[in-house]
Amino acid sequence: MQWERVKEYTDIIYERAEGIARVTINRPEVRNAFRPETVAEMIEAFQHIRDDASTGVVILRGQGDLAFCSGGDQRVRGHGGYVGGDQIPRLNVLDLQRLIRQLPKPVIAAVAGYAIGGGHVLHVCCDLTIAAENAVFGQTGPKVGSFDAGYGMALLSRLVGQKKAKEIWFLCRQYNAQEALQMGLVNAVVPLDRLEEESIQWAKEILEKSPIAIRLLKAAFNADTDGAAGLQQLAGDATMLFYMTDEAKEGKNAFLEKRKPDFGKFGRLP
Ligand code: 2NE
Repeated sequence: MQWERVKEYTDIIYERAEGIARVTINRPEVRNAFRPETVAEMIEAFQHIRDDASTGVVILRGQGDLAFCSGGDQRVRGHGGYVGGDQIPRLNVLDLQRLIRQLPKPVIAAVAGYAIGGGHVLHVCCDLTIAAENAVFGQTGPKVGSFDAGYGMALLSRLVGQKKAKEIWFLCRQYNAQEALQMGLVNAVVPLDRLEEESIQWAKEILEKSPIAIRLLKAAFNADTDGAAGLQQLAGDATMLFYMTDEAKEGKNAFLEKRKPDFGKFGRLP
């Protein structure tokens, strides 16, 4: 793959090739922990990916083999949130989680090493997870005075069941890749040196499929868990498709031509 850098960032690397976008959290010195600036850059990259018609699938990963992401950078955790250069305490990773969920394209987490704390929640929010054999999963919140009771609780419960999700949160244990596979937390486990190849293979298989079918399936999976926000996303997709029909265009054209719309010519399917 010839990865093309889409834009230069400080804390992340955003590349694309052959319909795949690759976003890498690039702070290996802190096991790819995120600070507000890291998250802001990821939000910008994911917004670009959403609008980029040439991209159909995203791979999210961490730099190096030691960690996918170790969550919020505890060195900049302040009073009420994580504090960046602008001195405003933020939990902007929650915005990123929603963006990943709402992205009309699948996001694959490629996990080598630790996916811990808020980094674990990030992989949970991704549509699929491929784990390297050295991957380690877990939540640390109650150990470090934090928690994610949003997607970090709700999606995890959906994936592994309530008893297991409570164990993960209450005991803050770490789980290896095989344990994660057994509990339905990841889709596949591969040797570390095959992680990239396998993730790209999964992405390519998705790219062969109908983009709108994949988009609507993702929206439907979300609608099942995301309440009115999930319904809004699915309904938005229905509106997008409806706008493409002659029936919808008749409504718009009639308004612009100041005439009564003629919807009678459109059949009613069973
Ligand atoms: C990730 C883990 C298990 C790795 O352990 P190990 O032994 O492989 O590495 P080590 O030595 O702990 O870490 C290497 C360097 O990275 C820093 C460490 O402090 C260390 O720095 P130096 O001593 O070399 O200077 N580092 C690692 N994780 C960091 C972090 N999150 N923030 C800042 N520096 C970090 C082990 O390092 C670990 O357990 N890390 C902490 C995991 C954690 O508790 N994350 C925060 C959870 S809360 C959260 O993410 C959150 C939320 O709950 C709600 C909203 C938003 C965020």
